[in-house]
Amino acid sequence: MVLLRAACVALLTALASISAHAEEHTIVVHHMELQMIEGTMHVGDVLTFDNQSDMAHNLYVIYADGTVDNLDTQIPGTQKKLTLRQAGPAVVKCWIHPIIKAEMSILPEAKSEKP
Ligand SMILES: [Cu+2]
Repeated sequence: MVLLRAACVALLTALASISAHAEEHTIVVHHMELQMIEGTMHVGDVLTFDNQSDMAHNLYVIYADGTVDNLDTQIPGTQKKLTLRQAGPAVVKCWIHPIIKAEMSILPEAKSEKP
């Protein structure tokens, strides 16, 4: 488990150096709710959903144009990643638990920071 975590960190570090401006946001999934989605989201940012509840979830994101990115079944204690691919309002929901719902607003891809 520790080795796996170390590998993940190494992978994330590698990814971060490739896409310099993409940010990563971690969202904890509790028993029947998502942690509040905070901060500014941009296209290209990576959301990590951390399932700390005691049940499986199947989260998905609905973008402004109605298209869906499905994260598939996520068992307790696991993480799933999603790269945001469309600007505009979006909703995160769970196929298994319709009560789970979180809205967010995604901005266009972040350009180079001004010095
Ligand atoms: Cu669920």
